[in-house]
Amino acid sequence: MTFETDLEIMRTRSAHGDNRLDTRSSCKKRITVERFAPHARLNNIYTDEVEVLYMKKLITILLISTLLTAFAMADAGDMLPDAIVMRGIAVSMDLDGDGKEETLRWDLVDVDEYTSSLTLTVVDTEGTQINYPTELIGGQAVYATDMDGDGVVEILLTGDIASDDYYTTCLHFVGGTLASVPFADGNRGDNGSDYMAEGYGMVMDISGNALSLSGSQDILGTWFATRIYALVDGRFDFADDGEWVRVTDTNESGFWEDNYGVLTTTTPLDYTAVDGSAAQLPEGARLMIVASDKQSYARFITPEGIIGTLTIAPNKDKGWGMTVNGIDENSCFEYIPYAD
Ligand SMILES: [Ca+2]
Ligand SMILES: [Ca+2]
Repeated sequence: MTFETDLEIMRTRSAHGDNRLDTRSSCKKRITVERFAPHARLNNIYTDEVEVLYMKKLITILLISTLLTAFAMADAGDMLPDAIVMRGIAVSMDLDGDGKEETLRWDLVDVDEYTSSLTLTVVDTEGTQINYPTELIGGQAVYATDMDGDGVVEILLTGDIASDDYYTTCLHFVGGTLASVPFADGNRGDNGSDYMAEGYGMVMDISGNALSLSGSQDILGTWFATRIYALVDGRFDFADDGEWVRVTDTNESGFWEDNYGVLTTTTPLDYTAVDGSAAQLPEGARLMIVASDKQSYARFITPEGIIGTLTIAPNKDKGWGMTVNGIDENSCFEYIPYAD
């Protein structure tokens, strides 16, 4: 049963179509388990074989999981391995630039029977302990590095506060207290104009004073989209061209066969080709949205390698969702995978 539960988690993690895991092969494995299970009850010899099969598949999944983590680390940029702070291991570093080292550490603290959240602890040079509890209950990680080279360390706390609602807080240890650095509003929904106490999304990369965050966005379905921020004058502002970019690999094996995020057109759909010319997708075409500004366009790719741009707009009449070429999105596609 543990085996099936692991697969269920894999499938859930793929629910936003970010497709870091192959949902098709997960489905296959579940079906195999269900097919073999009745034999296991009938015959002990079968039971042994099935156990070996389970173990083999479990080991395969663990290997795949390890490889995915390794690839994620490799993709995460050169800064992350140096900047990462491991859970439960105290790190000595001069956080405020006064020449004396403080101690930094984070742990998971139980919120209730099922949940634990990230709490950061700093011990100053006098031995005073400062705790910073958070609501980050999943996918937690901490990074500490002086991104902008001003002598004050940026302490980044990242994780999920609910289900796929990732946030990143940046803290400075100054004057004996921990203060948060504001972020430009990159939240799900309308493009914000104000600053937030935390950045929207999980840390994907740290490079100099630039920080990439990826969080759920609702653009013809809910998917993980990345933006780049830069730390300038004590706050994080957008430092890219305004485009929300999907974290995905459309060349991955099995990508198009059973991907939650693939859209299928229910009507011929006008689009703009890469060369700027007008073109049309036929009814029944499959596509994946890969980038958007959330306001006026959504770029897509098809299994045939067609790249194009749809004209979209927030659906003001309905109050949520999008229009495509002025038409409600539900009239354009079979099923649009929005998350709650
Ligand atoms: Ca210090
Ligand atoms: Ca700094």
